Amino acid sequence: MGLTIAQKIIQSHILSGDMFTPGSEIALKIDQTLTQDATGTMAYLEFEAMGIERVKTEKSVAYIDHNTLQSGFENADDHRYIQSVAKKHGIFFSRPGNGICHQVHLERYGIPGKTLIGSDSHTPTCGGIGMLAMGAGGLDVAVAMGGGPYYINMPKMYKVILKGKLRDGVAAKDISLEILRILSVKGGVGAIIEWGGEGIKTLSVPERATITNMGAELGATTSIFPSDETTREYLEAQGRAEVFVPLESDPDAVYDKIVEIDLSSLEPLAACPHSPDNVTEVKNLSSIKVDQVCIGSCTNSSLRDMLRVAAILKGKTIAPSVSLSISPGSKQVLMMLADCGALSDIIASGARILESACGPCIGMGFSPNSGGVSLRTFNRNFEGRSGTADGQIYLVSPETAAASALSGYITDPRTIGEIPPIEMPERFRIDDRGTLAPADLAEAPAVEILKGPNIKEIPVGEALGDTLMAPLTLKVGDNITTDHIMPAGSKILPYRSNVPYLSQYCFGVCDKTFPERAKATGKSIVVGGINYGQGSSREHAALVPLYLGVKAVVAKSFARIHAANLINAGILPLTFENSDDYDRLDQGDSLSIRGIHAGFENGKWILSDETKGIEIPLVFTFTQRQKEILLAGGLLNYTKSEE
Ligand code: MIC
Ligand code: SF4
Repeated sequence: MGLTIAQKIIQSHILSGDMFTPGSEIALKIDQTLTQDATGTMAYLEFEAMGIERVKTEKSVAYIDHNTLQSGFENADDHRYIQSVAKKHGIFFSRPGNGICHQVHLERYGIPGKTLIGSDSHTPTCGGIGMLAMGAGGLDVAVAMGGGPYYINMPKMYKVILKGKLRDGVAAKDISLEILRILSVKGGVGAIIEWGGEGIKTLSVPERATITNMGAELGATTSIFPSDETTREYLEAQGRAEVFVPLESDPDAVYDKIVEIDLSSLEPLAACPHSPDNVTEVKNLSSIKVDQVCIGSCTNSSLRDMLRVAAILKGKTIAPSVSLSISPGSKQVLMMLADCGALSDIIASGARILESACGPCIGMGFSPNSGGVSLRTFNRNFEGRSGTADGQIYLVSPETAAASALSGYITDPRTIGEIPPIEMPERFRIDDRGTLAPADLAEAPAVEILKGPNIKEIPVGEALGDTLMAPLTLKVGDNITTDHIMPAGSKILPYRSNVPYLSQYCFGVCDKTFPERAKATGKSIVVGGINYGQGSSREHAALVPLYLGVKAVVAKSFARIHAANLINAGILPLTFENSDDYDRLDQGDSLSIRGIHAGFENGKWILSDETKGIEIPLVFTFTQRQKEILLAGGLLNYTKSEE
């Protein structure tokens, strides 16, 4: 039987497990890691707790791109901490201003055929050059930096076959939105999505990276393109031709699902509030007035995207009602825009230039006006994520965003006339001074770790008892995101290394009274619906509930990274055997689960609702390793006990 691209990379990196049994646990050797600053402080505190002197990966990079607003000492302190840890332990440090982790990693460090995990859910961006790149919790990244394997359940293989060619005004972002419309935000769970077909030849690397980036919104383990002539040309233009290797699937590779998209029939699309899969044609939205437009984020901030935007804005002025922000994805993109004059065209149109960082995408400034309509080229439009609780966020392509900024209404870019052609350079401007190399082995011991007062202890779980009795302190619905569980934004993000402070905001989007209630009861069980924990990889969505005494989460189903984070934190994730039983439970019920240890034998438990006198069967398939982690009270305890 032939192999898919992902199976080939897995085959060359598998350390244990059976890659031909989807769903079973496999261990992978990890070649590269990345962290960003919002998850990085925690990941490096965990790395330090493991007591390893030097990273064992081929390349590990610590990026500063999320918490770049410094309205107090907190973020600056955390950055200094990450810089010092990186220097001491053999990690490259990408300074603030150097760019968004995924954009910079694609440009400068990603390698086809290698494995990468990152403490950020959009790590699959590097799948655009044929890398097996996955988002993970900070603790999993810390373990990988220490040379340990990364465990996943062997994914199913899906293939999307592209035919034809995009028409002018239709963009890679529209392909991402189309596949979200077809598969939904849970359609990729448990799968790796390979992109192929004749149509991919028409897509450049940055366009491919837009698509692999937004595979995160499908819940997919990762997404991947072949490494072909287009990849080689891109790497050569980045001065990295030597890392190119060709990679494609075998003609007789077998897929669990195949989807076909005809590029030539695609239209500009938009994801409407408040979910990336709430997709419709842009032309259906033309009566909606726009207050704000934000162009950038790891999805759409490449030089190509920015040049397209500059070409649309050139010589024109944005509508008086619109506030337009532009965040070029990296120092390289920003410098090249400046060099060719496109930056002037953008500024002249009335746009506000933000630094090369995540910015508005994570609510770091640029929150829309109350009830405001904001068009964003980003990847997530979850409720409240923009920082304005009633903001109406639409996700669109850079072309749609720029056209709408000019007209003041949601505008199909094909209606504003032909977009002037752009010219991509043969060689990118290469200047790696934004990344600092770590100290060498001789210097490293003398490097001092700098910790500010914002850095508090990491909560550590306790060994799992055999009986759990706790009230149901919170019942939530389907598709709860980690942004619901642990919101971000400029007011809260500076406290990512301060779990006690963060805990006041836990589940704030769903129920502001939860933290107090959970603290008062000491122990609690949370109940959720389908795809619980989708979205961001932030392990804070497990660590903060742990701090507040959450012992178990019972849901209809879980998103991959969040389930792993719960287990790593020592919180028991269990699913309903019959989804309808969800309706029988109410907030405030007294619950108990007995015989937890014996339940691990057959993967079955009984949840007793003492208030109602009913019994509900629960199930979950834990691997031997996951059982041991839970029994030890989380991955940190487990790793220590292994030493
Ligand atoms: C996001 O897009 O939600 C983030 C912020 O990049 C997160 C990571 C985090 O919460 O720090 C992600 O995607 O994993
Ligand atoms: Fe940053 Fe937004 Fe990308 Fe997350 S999705 S890494 S916040 S740009």
